[in-house]
Amino acid sequence: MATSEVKVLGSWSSPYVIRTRIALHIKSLNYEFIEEKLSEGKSQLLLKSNPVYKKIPVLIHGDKPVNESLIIVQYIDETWPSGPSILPPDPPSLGFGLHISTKSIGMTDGEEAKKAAIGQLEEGVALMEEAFGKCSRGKAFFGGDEIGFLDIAFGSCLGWLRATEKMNGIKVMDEGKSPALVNWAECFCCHAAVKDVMPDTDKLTEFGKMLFPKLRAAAAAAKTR
Ligand SMILES: N[C@@H](CCC(=O)N[C@@H](CS)C(=O)NCC(=O)O)C(=O)O
Repeated sequence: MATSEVKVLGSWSSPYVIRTRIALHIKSLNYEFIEEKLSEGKSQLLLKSNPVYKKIPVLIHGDKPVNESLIIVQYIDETWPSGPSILPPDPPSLGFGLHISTKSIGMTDGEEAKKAAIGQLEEGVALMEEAFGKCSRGKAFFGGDEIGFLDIAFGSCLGWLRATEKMNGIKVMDEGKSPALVNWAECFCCHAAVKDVMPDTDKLTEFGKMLFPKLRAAAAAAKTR
């Protein structure tokens, strides 16, 4: 397949984009990665490919754009069935909640609100620890011996989870409370399909320190409009 047949519009820091890239790597597909600099405005290609939501990631397969990260993962799995299979028969959706929680920590300003957001994240991690025991049945991943849909959905958030811990001086995923997840996270981040796309925690932390004040200011300005 020619490289240009598959393109990904994305950014290095987006967990949703990371999902797309991991799925492509699992299937050993070549693709062109087009970095969108969202802070500088959206490209014509993005506006054309995702005209309703105007969000990344977009997978462009030939002329066909596909939006929404988990739908993209499903599309990749179905379109290239010969590689390792990603989707279980009934995909669960636990990854969403965790990502929302890490973002809400960055978006809150006051001490109390931040504490509540951190509490929600801790609850999410505890649920994931429990879910991991049930899904993995003693294997390395939620999907068993290999990375599956839930590993991708949840694992794509690990960079932001670690950066959130660092930015706030907290530890929500630790050996004491979530030993299985700590081990899983290590296996996941070292996996060949993941290691090149999982952002460096320090780089992401610096990026977050610059990004969240801007996002908070934009949200506050939108409220007064
Ligand atoms: N539900 C979407 C969320 C995608 C998303 O929120 N992408 C962000 C980057 S992390 C984005 O494009 N933001 C630009 C905007 O909202 O205008 C998915 O899973 O693909």
